[in-house]
Amino acid sequence: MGNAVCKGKTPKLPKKRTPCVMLVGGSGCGKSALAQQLVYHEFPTDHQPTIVDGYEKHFVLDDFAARISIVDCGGSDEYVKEINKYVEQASGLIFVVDVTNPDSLDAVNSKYTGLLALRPDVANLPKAVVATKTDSVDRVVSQPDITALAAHWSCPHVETSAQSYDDVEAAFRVLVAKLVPEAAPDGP
Ligand SMILES: Nc1nc2c(ncn2[C@@H]2O[C@H](COP(=O)(O)OP(=O)(O)O)[C@@H](O)[C@H]2O)c(=O)[nH]1
Ligand SMILES: [Mg+2]
Repeated sequence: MGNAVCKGKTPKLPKKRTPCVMLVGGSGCGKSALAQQLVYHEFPTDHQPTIVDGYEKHFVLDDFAARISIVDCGGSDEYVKEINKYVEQASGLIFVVDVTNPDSLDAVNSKYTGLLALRPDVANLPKAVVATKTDSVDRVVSQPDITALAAHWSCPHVETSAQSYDDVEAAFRVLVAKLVPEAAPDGP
């Protein structure tokens, strides 16, 4: 058995000036693993279905430090009501694609359509596409497929593995860099 403990907390609605990054993607695509590696440097080997979990992470950029809240949304549609409460608070979106599962491309597309229906201005929020599980020999979603999706949404894409920790922080940094101007400085 692996580490099946869910490390996230039920998120408080973020304070107005704390930018909130929402992790969006199908069930099992690796959202919680990315959040847990980023914040705790722990990799969950088991899939514990998430409803909605909250994390906070302090980022230091070139000349700015900021605290960012991260909302990890369960991929299953049965939790959609719980998750929708947090959509209003999102300042940026990370779409997570599992490169071992071709359905995960459809999943992010349909989740985005759902978000747009709830809150049309999510179209204007900073976004990133994060391809994860790149350590796996079972990769079936190619890099050009991911690049095409990111080009469609005019946003950057990052290739990661939560398991090996490759570029996990970079996956968040590409988005945080765009959110920092609205962040309150995280000083004493
Ligand atoms: N090989 C590999 N497996 C991963 C990676 N990230 C997550 N997983 C596995 O994929 C399963 C689902 O991950 P999880 O983060 O719970 O998915 P979520 O439903 O999107 O939150 C778990 O068994 C993880 O161990 C990764 O980078 N590489
Ligand atoms: Mg999860």
